[in-house]
Amino acid sequence: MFEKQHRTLGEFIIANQNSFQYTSGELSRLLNGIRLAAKVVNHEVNKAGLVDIIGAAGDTNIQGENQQKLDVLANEKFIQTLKNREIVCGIASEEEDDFISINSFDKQHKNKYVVLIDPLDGSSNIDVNVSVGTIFSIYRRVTPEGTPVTLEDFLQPGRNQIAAGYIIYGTSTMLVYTTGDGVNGFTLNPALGTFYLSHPDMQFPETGKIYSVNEGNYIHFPQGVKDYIKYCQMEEGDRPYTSRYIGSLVSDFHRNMIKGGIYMYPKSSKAQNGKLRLLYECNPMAFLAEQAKGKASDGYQRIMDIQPTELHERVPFFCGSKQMVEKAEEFMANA
Ligand code: P6P
Repeated sequence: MFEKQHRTLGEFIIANQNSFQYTSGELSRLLNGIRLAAKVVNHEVNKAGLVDIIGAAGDTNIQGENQQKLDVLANEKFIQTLKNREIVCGIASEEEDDFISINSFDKQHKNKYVVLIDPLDGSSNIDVNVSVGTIFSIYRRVTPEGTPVTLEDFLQPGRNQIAAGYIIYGTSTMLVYTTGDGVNGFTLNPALGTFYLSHPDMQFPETGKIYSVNEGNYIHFPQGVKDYIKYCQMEEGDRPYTSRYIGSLVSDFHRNMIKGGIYMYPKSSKAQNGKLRLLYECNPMAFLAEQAKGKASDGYQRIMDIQPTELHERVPFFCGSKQMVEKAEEFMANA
């Protein structure tokens, strides 16, 4: 147990690359690239209060959201790191209007992977010192090697993901990821700049007592969601549940995966498809949830079966302990 607890991320990637069905050497280099970018962004996030990078960058992203300077920095760092690794043929970022075709080094477009990132999710929390996160998702390209990537390479259903994960910049910085063989969490030792395996084989408890939703939108929710929230609040059996909502998907997801719980971002009369982005937030978190024996749906269908139609499309999101998601789906179906 001692050896397993102190295995570094690099050692873990090497030890497990044979279990990976694709060209694991390239995936290892890709994950190492993400690890490097995570350390750089972590360094900036941790000193955000000291350096003039908290204020809004002044621009707005395609979502119409104010881009915080740290958003812009994180976006640039991940894109630059991935480009330099010569493994990726394309990148799509929640902060970029369109995808980026990488052929600066890969002149023959031989690289096999596309990466989709939300470089700093929950960034509105930065200036109030609340945890934020990076979310990433990796697919093999589907268009022929030797040609530039196309939109089709990015509009793949989530079930095609070959790896996904997040970095949570919290009380400690953790990298949590899956390559389809379970979920493992690594904690950064800032003194050494090394991630160590601290949470092997992470799994959602079958059920839980925490529900995470922005109840300020209650009156705008569909009736089924209102009914489920009232169910969570009733004095009956193991309820009332506890309401915990950080406003940072990665933080709420991470806590729920450890303690048990459900995270919901439903559609509402204000947002017909909810707020979360299918490609950059829902698919990677759904892959992690299912690999951790949890569940992720839009209230009706499996998130990872949804066929995307555009880069920045939004979907309603229900994710966490299997029994809690299924109970919420039951209320949605019966409303
Ligand atoms: P609201 C952050 O912007 C985010 O995408 C998620 O990380 C978070 O859970 C949600 O939006 C918060 O949205 O509308 O409740 O403030």
